[in-house]
Amino acid sequence: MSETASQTAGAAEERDLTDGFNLVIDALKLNGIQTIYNVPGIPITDLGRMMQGSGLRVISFRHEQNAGYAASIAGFLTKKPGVCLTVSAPGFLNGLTALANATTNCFPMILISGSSEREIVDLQQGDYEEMDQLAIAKPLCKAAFRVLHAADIGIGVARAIRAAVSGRPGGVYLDLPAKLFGQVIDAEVGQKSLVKVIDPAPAHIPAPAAVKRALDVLKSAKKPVIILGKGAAYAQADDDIRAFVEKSGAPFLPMSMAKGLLPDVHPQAAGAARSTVLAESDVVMLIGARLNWLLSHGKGKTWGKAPKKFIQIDIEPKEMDSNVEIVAPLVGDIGSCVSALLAGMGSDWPAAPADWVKSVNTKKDDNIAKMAPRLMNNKSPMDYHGALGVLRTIVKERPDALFVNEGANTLDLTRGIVDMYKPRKRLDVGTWGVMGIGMGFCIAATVETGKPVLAVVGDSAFGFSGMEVETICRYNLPVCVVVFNNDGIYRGDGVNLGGGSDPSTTVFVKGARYDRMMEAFGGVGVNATSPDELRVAVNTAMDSGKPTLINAVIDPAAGAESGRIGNLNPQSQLKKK
Ligand code: ADP
Ligand code: TPW
Ligand code: MG
Repeated sequence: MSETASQTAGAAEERDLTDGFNLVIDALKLNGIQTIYNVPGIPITDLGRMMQGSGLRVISFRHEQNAGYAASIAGFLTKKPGVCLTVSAPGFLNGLTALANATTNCFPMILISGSSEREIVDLQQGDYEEMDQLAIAKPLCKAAFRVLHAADIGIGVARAIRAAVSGRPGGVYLDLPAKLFGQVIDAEVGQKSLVKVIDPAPAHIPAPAAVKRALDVLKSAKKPVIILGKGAAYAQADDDIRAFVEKSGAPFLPMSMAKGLLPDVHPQAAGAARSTVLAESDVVMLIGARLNWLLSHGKGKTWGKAPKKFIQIDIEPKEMDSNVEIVAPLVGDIGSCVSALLAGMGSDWPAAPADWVKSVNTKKDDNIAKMAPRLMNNKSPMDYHGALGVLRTIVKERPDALFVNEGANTLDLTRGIVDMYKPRKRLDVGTWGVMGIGMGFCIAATVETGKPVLAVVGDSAFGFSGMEVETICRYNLPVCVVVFNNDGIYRGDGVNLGGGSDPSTTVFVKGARYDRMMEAFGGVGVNATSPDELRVAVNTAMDSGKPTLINAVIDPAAGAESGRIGNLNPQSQLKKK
């Protein structure tokens, strides 16, 4: 055979065969997956390379937990599962925290991990990175699958996608043993084995009787309030939700990641009168928000003495009555539920009771006026209010930027002070209050939306994912990270109770310069010691789009223990010696 002839024969052979690597890629692409968040290594190094070669965008991280958080928030932003790819045992475990967090937060995500040889793992014979990953993942996610045969890859990927996004979204684990990737099968058989998932998150239409019941309760209210949760933000039914809230005339409270679904400056926004509204309301309508600890379980002091009636919209039937009686459960997807409610309201829906609306507005205006002078102080070192006064204006001027927030005081005060103007812009620590989402969220936020990102993170919070500033520089992402540096966790002035020379358990190196971490990788670092310096630095960063880290020097004594949730801290009742 001539050289040309043998090349042609080789190519023909290649055309006829495919393998596990290619089938995984084809299955993901067929289902519209475009981005993979990964950390390479055995047995998925080549998979990552080949994914990139095939046109998928592959973002390689420094630690799987951050890649996992990135994938999970990609899922929240896009309603498609975010995909994280890791190596076996330790890489898998690093990704697992993010998978569990995604499930807790109802974010659709798929963790794909390579795994070692089943025969050796199951006999516990000590394989390279031996671990029964499927068994470990199961209790921590919505569904877990393993694929052993190349011909089953299409089904495995399809099941993972559907499980992640249908019903209540969540995390799915997909176990791909090393041997699978090299399995060769006939290309045509392989192509036919792929499954394009039709209607992965089917609409759940609410029952007409349930819609009527909900509207009857809402109509009976003298003091209604609507609570919007991140499920409502996720649903991407923004116009209908806004129309419904406006037609109801009720004050609304956004949960943290629902801020901006309607602008925080909307006339019905009642965030600044939150305690009054929760305590005094008589009918509470929850839209994609659970009555968990973040809402004091729907009972106790926060909710006041007046009897309450709860209406709840959720796609998960089991959520109803989880903490208190729900008098009007509305089970369905938020888009379908809200449009059914709007239709049922007709054209003569009564305005919300004027005395209630007025009393909420008076309280709100009082609280906003009280806060205003604190936000204008120009102290150096800064306190939280001085720094946040500046950032609040910047976010107002740049409403399209994504906003990432984590920390304790840095979280609670920022959430209260920085208004959001558009849906799904605010991304934060979510249901668990987990530290470490910061840089992963920043990276996915810009990768998925093409928009710039502003992050406000505590110095402790930042430390959990800080190494990913290298990733931000490597991919040259328009991310501006503001580290609120108060020398520690909650405060920087803790003392060693034993009197020894070790620092207190809650403090860090004094005067640390986090800005230099960004400089180490070619990004821009700025040390800002006053609100004026902070304003200039953030605006410069947002204008330039260059990776920037601003070390914002905050008074070590400005914070409170655990931010706003110090009450959850158990304390020794024994007399101090
Ligand atoms: P928050 O922390 O903002 O209060 P939660 O995470 O507690 O919000 O609640 C979100 C709720 O939204 C979950 O109970 C989830 O089942 C629900 N949910 C998510 N997506 C949808 C959707 N498309 N339609 C209806 N409910 C949804
Ligand atoms: C994964 C516990 C809650 S808040 C916080 C920790 C360690 C850091 C607070 O300090 P920071 O903010 O970020 O400097 P500030 O402004 O108050 O000083 N591990 C995980 N998650 C949580 N929630 C913790 C520990 C915690
Ligand atoms: Mg701190």
